[in-house]
Amino acid sequence: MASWLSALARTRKLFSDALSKLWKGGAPEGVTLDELEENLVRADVPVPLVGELMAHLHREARRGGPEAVAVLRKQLRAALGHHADFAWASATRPRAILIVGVNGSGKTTTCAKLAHLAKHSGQRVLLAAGDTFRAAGVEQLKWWANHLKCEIVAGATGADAAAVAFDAAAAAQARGSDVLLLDTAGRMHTKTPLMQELQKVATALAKKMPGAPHEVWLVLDATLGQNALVQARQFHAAIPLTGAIIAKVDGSSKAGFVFAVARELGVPIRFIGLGEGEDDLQPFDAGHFVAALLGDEEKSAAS
Ligand SMILES: Nc1nc2c(ncn2[C@@H]2O[C@H](COP(=O)(O)OP(=O)(O)OP(=O)(O)O)[C@@H](O)[C@H]2O)c(=O)[nH]1
Ligand SMILES: [Mg+2]
Repeated sequence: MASWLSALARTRKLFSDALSKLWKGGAPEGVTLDELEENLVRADVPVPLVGELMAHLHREARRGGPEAVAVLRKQLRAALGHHADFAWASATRPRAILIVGVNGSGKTTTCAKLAHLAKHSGQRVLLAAGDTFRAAGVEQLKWWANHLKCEIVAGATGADAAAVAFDAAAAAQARGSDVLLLDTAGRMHTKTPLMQELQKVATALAKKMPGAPHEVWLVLDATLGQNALVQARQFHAAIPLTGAIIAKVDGSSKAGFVFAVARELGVPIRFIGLGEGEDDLQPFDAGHFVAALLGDEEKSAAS
């Protein structure tokens, strides 16, 4: 299982190189904040937030305030806001969770990791391979289902994605599943017909299962940094999201974009992908995230 500290190493390098040169308390002699400012921008922390952080750090430096890291920790933590843990147990059964995102963002792998988490929370999970574009996508999820010993239903390649969703909802009801995790094909956020297809998938689920989809989670690729935010807005406009999942944080030096997601998208960040294994998806924890960015050994090691 990857730790937050190791997964965030690449982004942290940008933070800590500059941070190590800042004041540690007492008189802020020889303080250089410019390098930190530049590195925060390179780590894809949104520019308005960098501006706020810098104004704060300059103020604290002038008045000989607390250690720079302490100032930053408090500000970064506040900038992320609150992200309540997702409760798997629910009176609604089955609960349909739709996983959406652009091509290659990490949807199928994330579905598998979510199935693993849900199973460990005592849920009976049904995976549904709704990527009807690519046979390989279905095979990939089948491999995971076999590996995780999880039930799966799959649509035929070329089938109508909405029909597959309807059948998956029926199967979840018939089998008494607690959670239905529906993987979808990757789609470009700029392609209107593909985005409309998502709405049809949602409608088909609701036809069989009133109130479904109960959750719509967007998987974002952290290696894209803030470019992913444009996608997020478009997906949110096409189908109301109830959460975001940040995948591939371990391969990214731009994890600062998570602050933009937290501030601008208006939905909770539910989970974070810290590696490729089934154990490498964890509930998003703002405290752990900031601790790992700043290299706080104890807090991030506790995860
Ligand atoms: N390092 C790392 N790799 C990840 C993570 N999540 C997914 N991946 C990898 O990213 C690649 C793409 O993942 P998929 O799950 O196939 O992505 P997808 O969104 O389903 O792709 P399409 O169905 O083609 O749109 C795979 O090689 C995954 O192993 C993560 O958190 N960390
Ligand atoms: Mg896929």
